[in-house]
Amino acid sequence: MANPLYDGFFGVHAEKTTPFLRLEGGQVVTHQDFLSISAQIAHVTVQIGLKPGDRVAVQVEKSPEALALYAACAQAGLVFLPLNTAYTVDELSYFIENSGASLIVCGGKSQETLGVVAKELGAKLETLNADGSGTLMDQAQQMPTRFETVARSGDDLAAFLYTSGTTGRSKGAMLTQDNLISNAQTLVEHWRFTADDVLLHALPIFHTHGLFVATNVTLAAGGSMIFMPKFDQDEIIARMPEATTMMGVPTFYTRLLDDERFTRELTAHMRLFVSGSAPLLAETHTRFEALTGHRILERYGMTETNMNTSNPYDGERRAGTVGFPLPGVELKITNPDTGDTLPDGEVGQIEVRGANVFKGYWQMPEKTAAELRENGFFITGDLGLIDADGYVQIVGRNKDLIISGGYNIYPKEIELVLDDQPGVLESAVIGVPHPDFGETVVGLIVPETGAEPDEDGMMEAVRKSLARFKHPRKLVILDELPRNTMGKVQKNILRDKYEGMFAP
Ligand code: MCA
Ligand code: AMP
Repeated sequence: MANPLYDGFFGVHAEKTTPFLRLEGGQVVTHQDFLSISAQIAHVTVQIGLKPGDRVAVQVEKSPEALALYAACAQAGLVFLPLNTAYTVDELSYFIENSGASLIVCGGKSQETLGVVAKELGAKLETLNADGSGTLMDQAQQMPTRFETVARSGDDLAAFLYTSGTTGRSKGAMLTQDNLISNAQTLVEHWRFTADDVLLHALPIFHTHGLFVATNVTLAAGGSMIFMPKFDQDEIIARMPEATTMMGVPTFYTRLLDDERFTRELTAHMRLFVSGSAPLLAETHTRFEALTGHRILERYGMTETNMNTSNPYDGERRAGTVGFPLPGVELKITNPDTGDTLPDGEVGQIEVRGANVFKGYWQMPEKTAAELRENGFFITGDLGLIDADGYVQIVGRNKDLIISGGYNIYPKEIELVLDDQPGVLESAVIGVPHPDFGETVVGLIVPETGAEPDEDGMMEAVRKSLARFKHPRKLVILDELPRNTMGKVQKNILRDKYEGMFAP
């Protein structure tokens, strides 16, 4: 195929007049309409001078046109770089500069601020609003609805997704066409997706879960999605009768379980509920089954690898586990110090290898070498074991990471901001259990001798530089941080001490 991602996923539906996106109020975008829009957008990218391999940084609200921009990038051979709508200008500037993006697509509201960034970096800027208006679609509407697909190989880059690191600097994970295609095909088979499936899509489309897992699987199966702008409980309940499947982060499921309208009757026709991005508590799994009769299928993935493991479709979906390695994915548990493979039952670091594993971090050869072994195994930073029946259990993380409502937060990023504030000697940021988000962020501050750091000032600084979901929900002033004999802050002691802070 001349362009495996476009030809295999999008192009095959070019003549299909069946629904692809089911919007609010009964509006439908067919596969054919969707591809016409994406072809028009692809023409715009050429007209403004983009060349295959160029990066397109996109921070826009979820809309059919935003998704069509992903298809347009695939067809024009561009690298799609989606960005969380919550990111601040400080955060965005780094991603745009680091990726060397040639085009920024943003909402009209950010046009002015990002216009400055674009100018500084010599990038073009177009706008796309939630209702599809803006300069991108103004131009696209004048364009032909067919575009000659640019030839690409499976090893060419399809997307960059930024993922933070323990040092506080985000890394651009380079995903190839083959990474995306192989994983989607595996998941379609494994989860038995067909053209008859209607997926309830309430996830954001700037991360792997909503963009690749949900969208690519639907495309690969030729099915359709109830495409919601965001998670809205009333809408989910209202539209569940039209759906056959749903994918969500654990917060989706705990919120639904607390809603009395969410009943066995409402879900009786559903074929499959999938959960991922964060640990699903065994208790949630059990409660869900007791209420609905459905066993949620939990799977495990990463930005760098797409999906690695999944509970079985037919066999036992075991609560508290992430199932088995997917076909084509090798998974082993290793000793973090030696890299040696550990016997089943022992806890170690999880390593994975397969066609799903990314190509490396953009322009960061040392970071790539540290995490992606020469033999192709990727060191995930997750700690786990393989039980006697072969199920993989994630028991912790070898990386300092908080997952709040499915969003990853690296404490270092927040600590760097807090440490910079007047009167702060040092800080430690930890994740503690939270009834809604699974985990949430707490900042522990040690003042300089005699100083009284201003909490409002600290929060203001955090607000200015970091996305809302990363903000500490509480700051606590301490005399000192617990340290081990090597001088390393013992975050486990702090987590134990504050674990009940948000208990219901
Ligand atoms: C929103 N807020 C959050 C979060 N989301 N704070 C912490 N953590 C969050 N996840 C903020 C809001 O800005 C708001 O701030 C306040 O919290 C309450 O907002 P609420 O209305 O409750 O939030 P929401 O809009 O309902 O969003 C919650 C959500 C959303 C639906 C759980 O966060 C979400 O869609 N999460 C999915 C994330 C996801 O797709 N992850 C996949 C990553 P204020 O009070 O100031 O107004 S991909 C991945 O992890 C790997 C590869 C994988 O395996 O999938
Ligand atoms: P991301 O940076 O968004 O790719 O997040 C990937 C991380 O999310 C993994 O390394 C895990 O720590 C976590 N994760 C994803 N799925 C699960 C799951 N089902 N259970 C526990 N952790 C998960």
